[in-house]
Amino acid sequence: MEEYTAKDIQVLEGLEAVRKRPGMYIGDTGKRGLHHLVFEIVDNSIDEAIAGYCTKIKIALNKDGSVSVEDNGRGIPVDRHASGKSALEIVSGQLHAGGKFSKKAYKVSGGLHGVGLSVVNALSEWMRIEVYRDGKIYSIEYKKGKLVQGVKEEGTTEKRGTKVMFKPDSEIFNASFDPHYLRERFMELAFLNKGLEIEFEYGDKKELFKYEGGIKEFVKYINQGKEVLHEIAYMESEKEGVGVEIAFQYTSSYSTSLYAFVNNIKTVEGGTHVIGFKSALTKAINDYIKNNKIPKILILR
Ligand code: 28F
Repeated sequence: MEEYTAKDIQVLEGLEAVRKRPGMYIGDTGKRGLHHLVFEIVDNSIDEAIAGYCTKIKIALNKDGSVSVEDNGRGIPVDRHASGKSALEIVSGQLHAGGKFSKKAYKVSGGLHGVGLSVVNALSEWMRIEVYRDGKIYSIEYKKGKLVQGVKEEGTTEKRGTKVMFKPDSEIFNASFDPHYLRERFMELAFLNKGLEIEFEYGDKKELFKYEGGIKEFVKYINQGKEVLHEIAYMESEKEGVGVEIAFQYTSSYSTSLYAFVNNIKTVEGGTHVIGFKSALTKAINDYIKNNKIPKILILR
């Protein structure tokens, strides 16, 4: 008899469930939920970048209210699975919760890779996905989460990657895109993933975010216009498979701006990572004072 353990659990459901209760999957159907759709798709590209295969992500807000997101990663696999369906069809057309698709392929990620795609599909008037892989172009199309065109080969290309185009369903969302809100997050993602190129096109604007210095440039951006007291301190390390990156710089300001992230997600309530940093910094400064015979209290001017 075959062993069946928790690791095999995989909930596959049709996408009707998502359309019935969107809030359960994206939180709400207002402004936040609408923008969440874009972030879900971009997250998949980010995962592909973290895996080391994608260097560029292009996002466009189109005139018809649709969104395009394209990356130059490996492209979602299109070969047929034992079930007769391709990974592309499964990842875009079925709801996943845990199991096979969730964690294996990716080290670090904000969301679960590919999981968001089907949710966005379900909540879109239409979705079209193009995959550029092995010199070929493949596509698949949906309307309100229903398949209207299965995986189809559409010619050749030099490109490699995945392009997802979708139009949020106006029957579900009562908000419209705010480019500035999207822009902020794309800029943040570019700071957090050094070297990654994020292009954002909206209206007649095209912006490019790419920071070779990563969070060091984030600190520079945050402190612009302030009186800085020293060069930006930057350090990076890894222990037991967990990477850490820190950048900081004192200014003459009385207030502290502290931003902490875990796997690209802002941790607004702090956490052990923030506490650990603060105590280590305090200890380092106290040790320095002690070792250099500097009085603990300095009265300046
Ligand atoms: C515009 C949005 O969604 N990019 C993505 C990949 C690449 C792979 C992948 C995605 C593997 C097993 C599911 C390719 N080759 N951009 C994107 N790029 N998903 S999504 O794999 C999906 C999983 O089934 C990929 C080898 N491994 C992974």
